[in-house]
Amino acid sequence: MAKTPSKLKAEGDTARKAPKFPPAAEFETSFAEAQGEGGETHQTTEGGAPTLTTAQGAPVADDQNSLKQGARGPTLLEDFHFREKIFHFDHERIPERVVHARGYGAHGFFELTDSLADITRADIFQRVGERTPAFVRFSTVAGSKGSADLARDVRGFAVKLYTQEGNWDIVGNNIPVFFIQDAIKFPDLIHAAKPEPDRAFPQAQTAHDNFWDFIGLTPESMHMVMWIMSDRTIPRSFRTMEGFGVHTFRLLDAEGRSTFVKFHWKPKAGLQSVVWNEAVKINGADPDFHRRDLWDAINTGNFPEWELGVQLFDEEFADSFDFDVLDATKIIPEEILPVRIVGRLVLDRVVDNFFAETEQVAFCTQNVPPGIDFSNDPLLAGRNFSYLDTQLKRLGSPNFTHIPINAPKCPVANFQQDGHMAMRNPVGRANYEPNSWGAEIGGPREDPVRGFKSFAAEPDGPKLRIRAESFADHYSQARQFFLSQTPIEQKHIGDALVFELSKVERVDIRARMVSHLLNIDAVLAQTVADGLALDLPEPAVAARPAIQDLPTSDALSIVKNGPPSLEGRKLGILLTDGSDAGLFAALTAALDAQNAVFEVVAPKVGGVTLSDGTALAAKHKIDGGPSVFFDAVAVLPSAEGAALLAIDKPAKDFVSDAFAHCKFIGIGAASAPLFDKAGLTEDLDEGCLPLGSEKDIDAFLAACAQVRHWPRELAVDLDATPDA
Ligand code: HDE
Repeated sequence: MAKTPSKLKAEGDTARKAPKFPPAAEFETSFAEAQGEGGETHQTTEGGAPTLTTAQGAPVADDQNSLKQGARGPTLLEDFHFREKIFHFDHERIPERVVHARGYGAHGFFELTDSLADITRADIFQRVGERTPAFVRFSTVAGSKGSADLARDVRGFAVKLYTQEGNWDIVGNNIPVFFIQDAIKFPDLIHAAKPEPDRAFPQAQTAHDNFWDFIGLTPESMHMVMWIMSDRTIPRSFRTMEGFGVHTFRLLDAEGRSTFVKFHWKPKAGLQSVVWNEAVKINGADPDFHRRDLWDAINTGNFPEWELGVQLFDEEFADSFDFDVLDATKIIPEEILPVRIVGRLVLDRVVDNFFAETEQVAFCTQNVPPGIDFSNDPLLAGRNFSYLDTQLKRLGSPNFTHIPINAPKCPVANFQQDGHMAMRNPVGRANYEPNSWGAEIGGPREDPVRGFKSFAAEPDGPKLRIRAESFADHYSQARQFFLSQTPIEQKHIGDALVFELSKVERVDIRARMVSHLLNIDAVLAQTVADGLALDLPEPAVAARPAIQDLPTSDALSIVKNGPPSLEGRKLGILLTDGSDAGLFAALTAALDAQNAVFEVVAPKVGGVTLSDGTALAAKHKIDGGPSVFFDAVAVLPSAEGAALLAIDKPAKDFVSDAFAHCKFIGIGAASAPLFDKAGLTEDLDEGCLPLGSEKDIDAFLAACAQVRHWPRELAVDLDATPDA
């Protein structure tokens, strides 16, 4: 019996990766119709694999050699299979996104847990328990498609919800504010952030003159600067990031009444980031760290999950709030306006094909179903033009909505037709309306009741190129953000600023940034000036002086919102031949019980023979599995193994990096020589716990649940400020 593509699919993961012919169903029908039963002889080879064909469907006899006149050539132009193959290859790339080029996507669903039916007519918010298919793409902003995952950068958090009344795209970021207030500055911002145009470097980094020059001349970016210099821009995983819609949107009920709304995605796994030195090393050891993490998590059933939260408010609140709700450089602190949880987003399926889905997915901020509407945020207005325009450039046709990943999963009916690659065209005679062809063949008609209606906003004032006075405060929330951080997080902000500005060649650009910091926090400004060996400049002239005493907000700290448990987090276990089999079994059982993950690192990837003679395969050879891959490590060699590791540089790096990155370390009974040779013995602290026998496991895992042992960094880091 021939194997059709769908049968291949049914055979599990290996088969899933076999070539498919999407859309499979259409292929099967048309093939079966065209070929009947006899088609099988063409469809499969003797070995049962599908027959290789040209794009026109002609079976190919030889895919190894081009057609030649004689064994030694010349090659003949007549070889249509060869020409078609090369022609297609030449056109494999589509333009990468101008921003957010590097990204990774997955499928899942949104489930409503709390109805918003009294506030919005949006279909997705009506019925508790109902699931809406979703596709999410995470990304970095500045780097090109092949750049490393742990660049210090904002992360895109774009969600496509295939609702029953049309696709709704919440094209957000992992930071709730933005650099600029008006979309007209976006090309300048991005030009400044990208590699400098003459030299084409640095790649995926803001640590260069052009970026900080533009930022220093753009005071409205100061709140965002605090966020990007915090550890928010080096997340541990996509799973441990928040997402934000950023702008104020509107929810509309059936009568057209409006409620303002801000959207939040809150990760079930809690917030977690890495440290900068770790990020740098991860980029070398595994540039795909974030995508691999998402792929592995989903494929092992550890489905990433976020809650959808909304901040709802009316005109009265907007008028009374300290800042303009249309200004995308401002947040509304959760302590002032609580986030109401209304649903959950679960990612439970990886893509079948990266290009077809993740690369071709086309998010548009303008994609909103009835019941959701825009505010007058001038950044949002610019985006509503940009995204549609960008899709035409990237995907090459207005028919990009016909591509499966972009196609709505609800009925689509209109008179749009033709164009490049049209897959769906009106049938019959009527391709216009109004028409006289009647309900049956006359085609779709508008629906004044169900159809999308905009909020009937009143225009406000004369036509001007102007920035509202209410957008003029650039420092207050920057200060509030900084003061809401724990000391270690404040220290990281200072370190990041010193690092970035140290890569800036022009001293005046460095000094200008410090002049802004003086309007945010005097200690931060002094720390950064000291770090740059710079005399303190005059404070920048502020359009509005910073409000000094805005209440701090715990919601702004990563450390205060860390993981609730060990679930989904990863322990690296360093083993050698002769490692204690009982201890390993008990430790891994305890990890399993907490839904934590572990990977074995050993001198050779073939693995080790444990003390009871069991052969255990390793996930990583030691220099391919550095400790930066893990949330915490357990070092459990045998005595002979420890003596060998003690003379191995990667093994010493494994423990000294884990120590430097403030990780919890479980120390096996025989591992002393390794710590000794790594120069750590005298420094070992409460974050380094004995793991000599099974009775130590509970205490070790309880410590690991605290994420990092931060006091260690303050103690050993040369940059640490004396009073931090
Ligand atoms: Fe984007 N942005 N953006 N952006 N953005 C794009 O659209 C743009 C902004 C965001 O995974 C582009 O399809 C303008 C804010 C994400 O495919 C482009 C402005 C926020 C993604 C574009 C902004 C974002 C993009 C490039 C200033 C957070 C990736 C490729 C007004 C709320 C989506 C594309 C994906 C991508 C324009 C500002 C998020 C060029 C003009 C603010 C997550 O159209």
